[in-house]
Amino acid sequence: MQATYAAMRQAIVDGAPENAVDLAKQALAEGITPLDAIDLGFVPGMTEVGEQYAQHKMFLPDMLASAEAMKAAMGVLEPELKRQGEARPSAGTVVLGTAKGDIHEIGKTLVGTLLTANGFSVHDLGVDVPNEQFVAKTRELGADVVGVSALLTTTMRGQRSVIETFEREGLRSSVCIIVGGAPVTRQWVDEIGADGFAKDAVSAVALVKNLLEHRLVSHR
Ligand code: B1M
Repeated sequence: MQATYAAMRQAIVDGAPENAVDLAKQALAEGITPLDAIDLGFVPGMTEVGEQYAQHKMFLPDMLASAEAMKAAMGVLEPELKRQGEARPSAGTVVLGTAKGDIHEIGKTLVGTLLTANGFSVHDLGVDVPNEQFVAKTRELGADVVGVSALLTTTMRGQRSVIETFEREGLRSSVCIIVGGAPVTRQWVDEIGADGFAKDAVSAVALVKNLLEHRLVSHR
């Protein structure tokens, strides 16, 4: 199993989508759960790519190739994850997207997949999402939670501005707004007045469950 994880990590570092797909299929056949394949196999590859990029040992095209390999692997693993949530009644509606100016999508998509797998109806607006689109979709669906992802220290500011837009539109009190992404800290969450943040996709599910449970209790 360790050898499979090591090969997965290397497929991402090499930016090898076909290899990544084969390894994802092999993992499922070996009985590795999709979440373990992601967390213990493929994500460590992305972490290494980020480190090598920061040290100028890898460059933008390499990072892009690695992202393609990661997306190819997710194409095999995500349907498996989502299947778990399909039969359940909706546990709540979540509108999700990456902040304006930011095109990082892998982590945000994984958060959406795990929420879906846990019975939430997720509407993923994609990347580089204008504030107004978060508001419009929330209104249209009567969403319970809005999730704003940001991977860049510059686009993190967009999370604050999404909250400000909801305030201006008079919608802030009717929805929980959560934020996440590698640079996001507890201090930032407190500073911008978000309802919570999660370091990874598994804790994002726990956070959303917790927020909605508390909201139900306080509305009883
Ligand atoms: Co970019 N990039 N990138 N990049 N990239 C980072 C983020 C960086 C840390 C790399 C580095 O320097 N070490 C750095 C940011 C530095 C900073 O601001 N502090 C960086 C940079 C600089 C850039 C560019 C500016 C480079 C350039 O053009 N010169 C550029 C910006 C483009 C833009 O957005 N406008 C850029 C571009 C790209 C690619 C397009 C090549 C590609 C993205 C492709 C894609 O998504 N389709 C890319 C990639 C792949 C990365 C790294 C290597 C990997 C990101 C990733 O997918 N991780 C990244 C380095 C790193 O993070 N180690 C890097 C795997 C993913 C599963 O984890 O996204 O962290 P993550 O998501 C996690 C958690 O954060 C959390 O849960 C997820 C799952 O566990 N989470 C949430 C995420 N969103 C959440 C939302 C929630 C809750 C939890 O609630 C709403």
